[in-house]
Amino acid sequence: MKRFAITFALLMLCCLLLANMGFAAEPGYDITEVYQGVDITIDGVFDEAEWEDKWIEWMDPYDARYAFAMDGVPLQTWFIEFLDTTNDAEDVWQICIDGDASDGTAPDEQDNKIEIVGHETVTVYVGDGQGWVEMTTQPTVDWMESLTTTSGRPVFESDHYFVELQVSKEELGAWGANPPPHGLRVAMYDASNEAQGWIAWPPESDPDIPDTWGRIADYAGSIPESLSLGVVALLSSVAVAIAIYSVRNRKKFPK
Ligand SMILES: [Ca+2]
Ligand SMILES: [Ca+2]
Ligand SMILES: [Ca+2]
Repeated sequence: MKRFAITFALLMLCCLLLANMGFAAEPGYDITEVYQGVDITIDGVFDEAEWEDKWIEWMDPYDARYAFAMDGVPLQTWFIEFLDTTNDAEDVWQICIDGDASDGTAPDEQDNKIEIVGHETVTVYVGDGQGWVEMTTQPTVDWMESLTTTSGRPVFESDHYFVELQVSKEELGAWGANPPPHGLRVAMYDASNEAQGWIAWPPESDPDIPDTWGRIADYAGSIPESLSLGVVALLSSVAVAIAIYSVRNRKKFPK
């Protein structure tokens, strides 16, 4: 009985941790693709309702964040925002996707990079096994950005750039017919702030090395509350407590 209790508790702990951590290219950087909820309007305006039930990720340690959702499958949709207020020709919004989650030290033909440069020019790249080349047929990227005050965005207290963009994953490549996992890197650069450099998720990721990116690990209709960090921590504590209790009281259990 005691062995069963201890084994069960430890097994439950391991399952919970594995379920929450996933198998990220860069450990600790997993998100969930949410495919239900309010439709997103690509207008460069943050609407609380449209992003309420989507995955929003803070880009620590920076005052920046991005969100990702699957809006009307197969439309991959993002917003990105950070404290850039200057319209520079070298400013960049950048999203890298490892479509087949194969990782690697260089982008392959199932990997894409979407870049908006200078608040004007959007280009989609595909990997060739060594680096990035422009896609021969450019997918349609629906995007809109704004540089406004904090209206509707209570998390920031000053003007800053905010962009919403959307692309059909089926136009990005053959991998688009498949659900997650996909590798993911989200990054931006403010050319007026060279000292700050690139802001990226994961923070130390390299756009040319998929091994360093995070992961769209799984998908769900809504944010999976059952796997939130708080719940996992609580259940893990219970599992550990059961194990400790079992060990301390082992003489009380019949063999
Ligand atoms: Ca919007
Ligand atoms: Ca700028
Ligand atoms: Ca790949």
